[in-house]
Amino acid sequence: MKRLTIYFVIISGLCNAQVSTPNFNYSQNLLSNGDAEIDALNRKIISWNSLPKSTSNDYLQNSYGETLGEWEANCDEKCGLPPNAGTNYFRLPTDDSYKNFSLYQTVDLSGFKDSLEACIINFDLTAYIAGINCSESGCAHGTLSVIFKDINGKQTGTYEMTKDNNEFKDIGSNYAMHKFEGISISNLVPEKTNSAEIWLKAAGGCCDLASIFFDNVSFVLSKGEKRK
Ligand SMILES: [Ca+2]
Repeated sequence: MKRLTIYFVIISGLCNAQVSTPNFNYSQNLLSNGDAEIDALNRKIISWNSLPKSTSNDYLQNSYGETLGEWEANCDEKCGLPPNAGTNYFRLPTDDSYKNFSLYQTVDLSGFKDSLEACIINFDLTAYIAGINCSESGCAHGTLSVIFKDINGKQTGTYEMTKDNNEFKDIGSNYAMHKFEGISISNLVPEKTNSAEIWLKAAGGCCDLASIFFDNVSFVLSKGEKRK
């Protein structure tokens, strides 16, 4: 009975304003190809842009086990892979050629403009990230971020989380590779927001092994309280 009461309170507190939100879904991943599974063989990085612009030979989207020293094929979390890793992952090179390298994707949020005016909207940006444990300066670190923008392209808010070199974990003596770890950012979507840019960033680049890896990137919105 107690659980039912709490449930009722939560439901009744949500914003139920009548708003027009065509083609807009709450509680679903709004990113396309967040799991790196689309068309990895052709290395087109579907739905993601790179900065700087990459060539098709950069192996930005790679299959587990394909590159020597980067996990094993047909493995799972005991080899350091994220849960439900699928076949492929994102691979951001930071080396002598690239001191900074990013993949980014824009999510059009104009469809929930009326909702955002009426209600508080929460976001959850999550990803799995891996890199090489390194205590030297210049080793690569990774950042997950979101930049919200209004209809004129002006920033309405930015949130990010960085994983430093020395925070990455090795799997253990039986495996040479690193362990994917989940990271997440949760907060409120700023008012006047019209779009969101999701960025996967790598920075550093002391050597050829200084790559940053991502998989299972997700950006989900949920409706909160009615604005006062
Ligand atoms: Ca995947």
